[in-house]
Amino acid sequence: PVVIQRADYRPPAWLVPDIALDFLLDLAATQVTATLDVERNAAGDGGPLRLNGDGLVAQSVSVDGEPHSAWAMDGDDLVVELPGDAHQVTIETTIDPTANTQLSGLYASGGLLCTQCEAEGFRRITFFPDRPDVLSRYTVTLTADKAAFPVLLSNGNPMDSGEEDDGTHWAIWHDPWPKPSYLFALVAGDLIATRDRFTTMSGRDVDLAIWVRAGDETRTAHAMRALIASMDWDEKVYGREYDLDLFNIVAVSDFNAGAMENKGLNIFNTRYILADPETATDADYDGVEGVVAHEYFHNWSGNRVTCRDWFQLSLKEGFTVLRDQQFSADQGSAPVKRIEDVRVLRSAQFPEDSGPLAHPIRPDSYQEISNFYTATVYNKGAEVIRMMTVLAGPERFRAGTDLYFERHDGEAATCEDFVTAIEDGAGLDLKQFRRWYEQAGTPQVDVGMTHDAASGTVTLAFKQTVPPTPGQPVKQPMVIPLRTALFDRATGRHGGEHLIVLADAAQTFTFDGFAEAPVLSINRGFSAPVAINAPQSVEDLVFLAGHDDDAFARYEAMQQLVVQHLVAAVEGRLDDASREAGRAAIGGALGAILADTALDDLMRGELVMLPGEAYLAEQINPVDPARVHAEREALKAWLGRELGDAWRGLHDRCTAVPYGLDAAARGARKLKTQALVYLAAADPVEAAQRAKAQYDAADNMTDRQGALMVLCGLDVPARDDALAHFHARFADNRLVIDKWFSLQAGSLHPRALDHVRALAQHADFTLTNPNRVRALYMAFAANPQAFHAADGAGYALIADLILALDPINGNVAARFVAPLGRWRRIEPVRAALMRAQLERIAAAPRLSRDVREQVSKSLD
Ligand code: HT7
Ligand code: ZN
Repeated sequence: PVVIQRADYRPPAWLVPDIALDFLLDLAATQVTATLDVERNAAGDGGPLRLNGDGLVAQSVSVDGEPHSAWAMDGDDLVVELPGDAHQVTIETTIDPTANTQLSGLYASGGLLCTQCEAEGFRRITFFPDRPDVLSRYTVTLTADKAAFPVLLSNGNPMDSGEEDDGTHWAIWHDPWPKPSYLFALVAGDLIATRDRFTTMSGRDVDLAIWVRAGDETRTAHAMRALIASMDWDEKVYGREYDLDLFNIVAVSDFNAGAMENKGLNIFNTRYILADPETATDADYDGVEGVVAHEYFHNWSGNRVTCRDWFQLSLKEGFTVLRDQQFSADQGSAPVKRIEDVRVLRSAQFPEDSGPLAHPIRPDSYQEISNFYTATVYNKGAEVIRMMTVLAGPERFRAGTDLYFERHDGEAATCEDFVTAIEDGAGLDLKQFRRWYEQAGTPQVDVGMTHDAASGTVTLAFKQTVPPTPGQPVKQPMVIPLRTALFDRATGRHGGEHLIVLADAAQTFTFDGFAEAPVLSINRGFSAPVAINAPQSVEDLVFLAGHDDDAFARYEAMQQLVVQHLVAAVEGRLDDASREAGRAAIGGALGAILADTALDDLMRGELVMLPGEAYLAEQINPVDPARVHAEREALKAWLGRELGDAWRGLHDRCTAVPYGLDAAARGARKLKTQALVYLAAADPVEAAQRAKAQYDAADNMTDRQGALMVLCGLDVPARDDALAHFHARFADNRLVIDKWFSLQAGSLHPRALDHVRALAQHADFTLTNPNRVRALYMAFAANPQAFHAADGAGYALIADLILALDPINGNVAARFVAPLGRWRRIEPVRAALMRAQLERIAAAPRLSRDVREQVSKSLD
């Protein structure tokens, strides 16, 4: 395989300051004429003009208006020999958007034409130096049949438009901001807009439009609110103003990812735009808000300052995830948002960091860049920059980002540029901190505490290790900022937080004034993305779960209490007495949380959540996933019985709260279904009645989906009735039917695997729509009981999917390899079955580069 190395970066030989693109749009045969003004790059190697292509045929090549023959194909690339330093190169190609099932480049989605160019889709449209360090001003002319494509959109500002006698019309768009090809976009189709307006901090009016299919316009209000709030927030918090007269968003049903930040023309998966109470859950509302903000924030962190090469992806993605997390925290409950973000990190990124696909946030090599849009680059990347905010404090961090934007505006920058700007602007020394960009793996921090009663001193002794990862057997110590508090056992209070910054493999820190050993609260707010092994007894954890004044630490204590108990149970280290004692401690802490009137329900909803099976499995190596599942379910059932009246009372109380988007109503909805979950584990018959009542009474999707989720896991007649009703009621809403697939694939039902097999044959299932594929198979792969079926049938099902999907959409197919790739950390019988499926995939005669890379790394 061809392996691209970060160290091999060379500046481009030619630059393209301006490009004119002419599209004669047609679903089956779109003609593209690209006219490139090219200039030799003084910093380049003096070589020929290399124009990347992917499956393209050049129908004509001309230079400075004359047919040109000094060009040759080098694989998929077109290489033009050019004398001198500046020319105009014109190339004609024809592409078939309908045949484009990969959804990269120009493709058709339900009669609509749209593009996805990141990372390397532009080369599927026309020949071009398709690399992010070639920035061009784009002028785009779109011509199409007016009846079929009444709306014609591209980046930037509309310049002119007109109609012809033959039923076609045309529009010219110009984007004054130089941009890399991955930010190019066009959309053509029958769409209608919801419009609004935003006045920027310098008083400029910006027209805002969200384009959707007719019928969906009633569900765009939340996205528009989120957009306006994002524009306002970025001005206030980062001093960033929007820079065009128009901001367009288009929602499409067929999309490989969540959304795309194309300059002035964001294209979204409908899933992250459309929301109303009847069809979208509270989590969906949050998803819309977060993704709208994320894409908007890219206008500065990604577009105005872009990436020099794809190894720098975390420069824009890590920073933009941090920005969207900060925004969402400011819109609602900051502690709850932090807990949610850490949960995502632990369930998605920690397993990636401990598996065969582990890579630093700035990778050193890749075969297919699409495989590096990962939780590591995005979420760990955000955590790394968040640590800079912890080290610098908000004001100094802002000085650092101001300097970064000022220094690199209009440039294609590197992660190193970002770190240097933060160093200079915030006045930090980040020399050793840079290891976070170089080393993969989740650092493990072991803490010991000694107390000297005579002197009243407490000593914390730290040891850090970074585990070996592929290609990185030996690691150096990291800079790890740990917000820490020491609680006095007598008063239940602490005397102020300390920021402990680890930098060595082993270090001690001493604190005075403790007559007795304090209770340790560490990594408060999850100030560093590490795993901590601290001396916290069950009593300490119960204390922190009930009293810590840092909301995250309180959640963490509750999680730790359960993790310690379940890991011991799975590893067979609990006798009957210790099992009872462990359960009693958890039950006591949970009961106190349910009774704590000072807590709001949104936070209570976090505190009562059991750690997920993926996170639990991370603590045990090798792990038997069936035992994790069984022990977690048994604890849930015990808690359901032990606190039965509290759960019933909670369900009744929350049921009485009317629908609203305020925090109290959202909290009530969250807890209502959690109460059902515990009751279902303890008393399925009673829970089924309550779930059915909740389903029947639901006036919103959060309650309806919650009730259906619980029913789906139970073997009761109400299950099938509710599923049938749900399908019939929402048959014409694709996003809701996705939920119908997911709920069944992710359910606790003992025959979930059979259900998935049957659902794959359902008339509504298709491999060509990524949302539908993910709805069924990602939910299944994340359902440990079904995926890890003892006979390996779950693994075979995912391997079958990968093989069937790969020729249609290799990018999406490759996403399903990771669940099989975790075989090394699974008990030997299942590990062999998983590996066998990876070998079966590897033996296929033709695989996409995407799947080939993930499978070969998973087998290594
Ligand atoms: N920057 C966008 C990345 C993206 C993408 C990557 C690979 C394949 C398809 C894709 N669609 C969008 C999304 C973002 O992070 O904002
Ligand atoms: Zn992004």
